[in-house]
Amino acid sequence: MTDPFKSGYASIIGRPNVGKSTLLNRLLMQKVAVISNRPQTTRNKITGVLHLPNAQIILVDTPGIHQSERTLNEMMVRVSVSTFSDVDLILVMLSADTGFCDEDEFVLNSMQRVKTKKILVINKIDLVEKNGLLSLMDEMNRKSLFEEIIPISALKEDGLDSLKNLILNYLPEGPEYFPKDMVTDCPETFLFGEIIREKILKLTRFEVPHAVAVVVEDMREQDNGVVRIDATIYAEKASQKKILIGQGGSMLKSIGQLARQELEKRLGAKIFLKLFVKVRPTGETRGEPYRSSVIPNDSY
Ligand SMILES: Nc1nc2c(ncn2[C@@H]2O[C@H](COP(=O)(O)OP(=O)(O)OP(=O)(O)O)[C@@H](O)[C@H]2O)c(=O)[nH]1
Ligand SMILES: [Mg+2]
Repeated sequence: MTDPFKSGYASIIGRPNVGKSTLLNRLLMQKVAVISNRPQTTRNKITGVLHLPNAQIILVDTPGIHQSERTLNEMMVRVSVSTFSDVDLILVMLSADTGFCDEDEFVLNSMQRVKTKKILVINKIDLVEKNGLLSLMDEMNRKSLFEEIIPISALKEDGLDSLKNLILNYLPEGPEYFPKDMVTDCPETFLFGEIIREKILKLTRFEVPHAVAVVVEDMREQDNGVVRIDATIYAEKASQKKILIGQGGSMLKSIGQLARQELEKRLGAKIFLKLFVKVRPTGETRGEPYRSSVIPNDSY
């Protein structure tokens, strides 16, 4: 008799920058979430479907949980209702190189009353000595909050097969929720906007990266086979817009070049990427956001 088909949802949660999105991408062997070395890179829940011969693991990458100005209670309600309770398993992630810090404590506190089974994933073990790791595992074991504790390195793809098998142990028998060729439920335009945002995270500094949102407005194949993508980068302030454009358009040109290279690889087609920068209207300033000067982009 063959084993029954298993399927279910596993959320990846943890403070910013521990490597949640890296784990999602590496498990899927495809980039569906953008990565940066800055905290709070991920802003939306991102679903990825891992297709195995006899199972389907639906992974949900989440924005890093951080204290900000919200109270713990508000946070708990917001996060637990949306992510914790309707999944089969929660993967709580820590980063071995920082050990267990206050922000992790906040994450764990916010989960105390969540009944869903939890696996603790200790990431970035490539950065630490074995002894330190063992004492961290011991410390976490004493919290009696987790069914399992597993050390991995998402970046070096170390321990990922063991993690997959562990997850499978906690999934119920179930149907194939998603068709075999579906790796994410995010629309392509969202993903492309994220790739552009990732380049902004990489190239800009200070408050700019976090103030930015990217919207792909239009994407279509032209008669010459080139795919034209129009995207708008929204900043919060005119000063940020200035930085994003750079001297003589140089920053925007670099953002466009990096993004275009990655998008071309992904689509397997030549791309003409047209970027606009606008200041997002605030509650006080009504009216349409204004369109900036069209940026001199590299084009074909
Ligand atoms: N050395 C090492 N670095 C890692 C590992 N996993 C992730 N990183 C790095 O950690 C940084 C943060 O990774 P992300 O995957 O964006 O982290 P995240 O938890 O999704 O962050 P937020 O979306 O901000 O919550 C990036 O620079 C990654 O390259 C790992 O196993 N080892
Ligand atoms: Mg992330």
